[in-house]
Amino acid sequence: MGNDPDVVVIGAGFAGLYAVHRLRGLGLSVHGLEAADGVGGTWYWNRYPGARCDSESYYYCYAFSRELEQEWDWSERYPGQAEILSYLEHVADRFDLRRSFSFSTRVVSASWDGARWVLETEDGARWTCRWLVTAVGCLSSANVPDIPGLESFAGEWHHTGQWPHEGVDVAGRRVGVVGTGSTGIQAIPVLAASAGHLTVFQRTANFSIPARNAPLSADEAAGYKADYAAIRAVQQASTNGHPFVISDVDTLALSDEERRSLFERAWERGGLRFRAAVRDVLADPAVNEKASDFIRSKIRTTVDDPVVAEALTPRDHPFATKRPPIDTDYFETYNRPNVSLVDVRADPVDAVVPGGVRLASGAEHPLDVLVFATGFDALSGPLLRLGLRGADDVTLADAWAEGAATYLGLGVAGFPNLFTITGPGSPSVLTNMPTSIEQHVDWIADLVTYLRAHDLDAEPTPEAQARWAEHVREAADATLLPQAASSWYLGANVPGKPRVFLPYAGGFARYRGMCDAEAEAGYPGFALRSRRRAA
Ligand code: NA7
Repeated sequence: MGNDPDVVVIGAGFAGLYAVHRLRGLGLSVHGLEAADGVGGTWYWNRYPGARCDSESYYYCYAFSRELEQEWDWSERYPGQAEILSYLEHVADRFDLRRSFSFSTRVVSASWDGARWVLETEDGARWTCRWLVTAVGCLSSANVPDIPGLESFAGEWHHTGQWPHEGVDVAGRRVGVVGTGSTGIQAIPVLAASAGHLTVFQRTANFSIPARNAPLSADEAAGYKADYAAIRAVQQASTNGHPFVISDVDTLALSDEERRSLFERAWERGGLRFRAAVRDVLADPAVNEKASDFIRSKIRTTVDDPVVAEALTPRDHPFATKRPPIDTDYFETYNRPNVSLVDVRADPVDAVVPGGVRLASGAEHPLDVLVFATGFDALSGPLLRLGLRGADDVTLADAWAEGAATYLGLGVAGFPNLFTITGPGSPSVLTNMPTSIEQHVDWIADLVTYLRAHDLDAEPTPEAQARWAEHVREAADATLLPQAASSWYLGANVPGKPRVFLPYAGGFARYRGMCDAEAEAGYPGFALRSRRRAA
C-alpha cells in the first residue's frame, strides 16, 4: 500500500486500535498514525499520580471479542492508568495491530484534494488515503493557562495530561496543584501523601462522590465474565453506556428520612452508581437540589475545619452539571496538616514567579513543583490541531469559527470522506467511552462498506448538520447541564473558545437508534457523490 492506503486512522487509543482492527477486517488497506511512541491514547499520556478510570473495569473495555472478555483479568473495581495501558498493549498484540501503525508520527496537516486526503506528518512524510478516520480522543489537547511568568519558574511544572514517563519526584517537596476537576481530585490525595506540603489552588469548588475502589475478587470477576451478554445488553439500552439501570424511585415523593437513607445507600455504593440511584437528577432542579445538599452535608461532616469545608462546598452549579468526579479520600485530604487550600476565585493568580505562585493580593506561595490539572480543549481541540482543510480549501478552524458543528458527531459538512470517532455532537464524553467508540467504529465501517460498494464519496449535507446542531442544543436545554457556566462541555474553560454545548445529551441508546436509522435509510443526511463522475 506504500503511503497510500484506503484508510488512514489517526490515533492509537481505544478508538484507533478498534478502528484499524475493524476496517482491516473489511479487506481494506488501513494504516494508523500515532504521535506517541506506543499505543494507549489517553492512557499513554495521562500518567499523573492517581490516574484511574471512573468507569468500572469490567465494562471499561472492548465488547467486540467474546474471547478477549474472557481472557483478560482486571485487578480492581476501577482500573488504574498502568493497567488500562497494559490492556491496550495486550489488545494491540493479540489482534496483531502494531504492524498497521506508524508511531512517533504526528499529523500536522490533512487536505482533501478532490479525490483523496493528503496528509503531512511532523517528520515530513506524506500519506494519502480515500477515507480519513480521526481517533484523536476528546480530552487530549492540554489546556495550560496562560499565566504571566510561567517561563521564569525555577521549579518544574507539568500538565497532568503530559506527565513525564519517569514520574515526578514530589517526596518532601512543596507542590502546588491548580485545578479541582476529575484529574485534580484524583491526584491531590496521592500527591499529598508524599509531598512535603501541598497547596491546592481552587477556582471552583466541586462535587465529588467516593469511588469505593477495591480489589476485584475472583468471584466478582467470574460473575461478570459469566454475565457479559446481559451486561452488554443493558449498556446498549442505557442513556450513558454504563450497565446500570437508573432508579425509578421518585425521590421527591419520599419522606426526608427515606430520601436520606436512599442517598446514604447510594453514597456507600459509590462512584457513578450514586447518580444512577437518583432519578431525574439532571432533569428536575428540585431533585438535583436534594442530591446537591446531601453531598454538601457530606463535605461539612468530612472536613474538620469549617472554613475549609465551606470553601470546598460547591454553590455555583448543580450537581453533575459539570462532569462529576469520583474520588478516594479527596475531602479527607484537607484534614492533613501538610495540605492547604487557596481560593483563587477570591484572590486570583497574578503571576508565576521564580519561587512559586503570586496572587493578586500579593501573597506568595513558595513551590518546587507546579501541577496543572487544568483540563483540556475538549472535543473540538484535538481535531482543530490536525490542520484539516476540506473541499474548497476551507480550514476546519474557519468552518468552526462559530463553534464546532458536525452531523451526528461523525462527519463535518465540507470535509468529504472524513469520519470523526466520538466527535463534537456525539454523546461520547457523557457515556462510557469504549461503548461509544465501538458504536461509532461499527457505524463508520458500515458506511465505508456502502461507499466502496457504490463507488461514492460522502460528507454531511449542511442542512443535516444544521438540524443536528439544533437537536444537540435542544437535548442539552432539556437538562440542567447548560447551567454550569464554566463547564468544558460548553467550551467555557478555554479563553476565546466559542460557547457551544459540545456533547449530545439526548442519551446513548436514542443516539444509536438515530445513527442506525440514518444508515437504514441510505444515508439521507450525507451528500453522496459518484467517484467515477468526480474522476
Ligand atoms: P476539568 O474538569 O476541565 O477541570 C479543570 C480544573 O482546572 C477546574 O477545576 C478548573 O476550574 C481549573 N482551572 C482551569 N483553568 C484554570 C485557571 N486558569 N486558573 C485556575 N483554575 C483553573 O479537567 P480535568 O482534567 O480535571 O478533567 C477532564 C475530564 O477528564 C474529566 O471530566 C473526565 O471526563 C476525564 P473551573 O472549574 O474552570 O473554574
